Amino acid sequence: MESYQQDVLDLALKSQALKFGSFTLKSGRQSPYFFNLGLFNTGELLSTLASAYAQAIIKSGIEFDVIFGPAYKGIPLAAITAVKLSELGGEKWHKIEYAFNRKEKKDHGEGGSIVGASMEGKRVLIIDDVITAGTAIKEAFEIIAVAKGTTAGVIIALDRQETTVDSDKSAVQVVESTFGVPVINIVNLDSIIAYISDKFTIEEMASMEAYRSQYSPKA
Ligand code: OMP
Repeated sequence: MESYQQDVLDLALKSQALKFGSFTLKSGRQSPYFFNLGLFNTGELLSTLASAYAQAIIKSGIEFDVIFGPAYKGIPLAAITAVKLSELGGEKWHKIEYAFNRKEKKDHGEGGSIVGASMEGKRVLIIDDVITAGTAIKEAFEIIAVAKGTTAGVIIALDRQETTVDSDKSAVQVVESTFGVPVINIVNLDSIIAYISDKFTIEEMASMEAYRSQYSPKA
């Protein structure tokens, strides 16, 4: 495991962004854990998170011009990661642009629903928090297509390694094959379990394993 992955997991536990218990997910699934990236809510936590996103992006080799954060949670992620790419990366990262969408379309002032860089004719990297069943992320592809950009890939903090709601394939696999782009992450469920298994109680470990076997891809 890379040190940036360990840093994020350590701080996720410390800030309680990563919690164990019983949580109802967007997909309706009942999960024994939840990762709330909104709890990375201090400058220090955001700086570590941004470094991890930036290092995972640089390591991936994905080529892109604009980093796009879908509203609302993606907005600060796009901004902090653009800053960190410029600080940590070499010269080619200095001019990476960033953009986000408004949820409400504005009909006065500069108008439009995209704020920041234009995505027209550019390669775009989507940045988001978590993929579970892969429903939320699809909207970002549509926004980029409407803005006449080309999606080059997706980076998320956590891949929960679960199936979509209507297949036995993983959500990440389905997004990759549907849109023909790579989906990369800082951490996934396997790395969470491997890194912190010694901190789980026997009951917690059993419910993590039961959940994993229920929703992990069969294909
Ligand atoms: P899917 O649309 O099922 O992929 O769910 C992804 C979204 O669920 C994320 O963008 C989050 O808003 C939310 N989520 C988390 O933030 N953390 C989790 O651990 C699980 C979920 C979730 O509801 O599945």
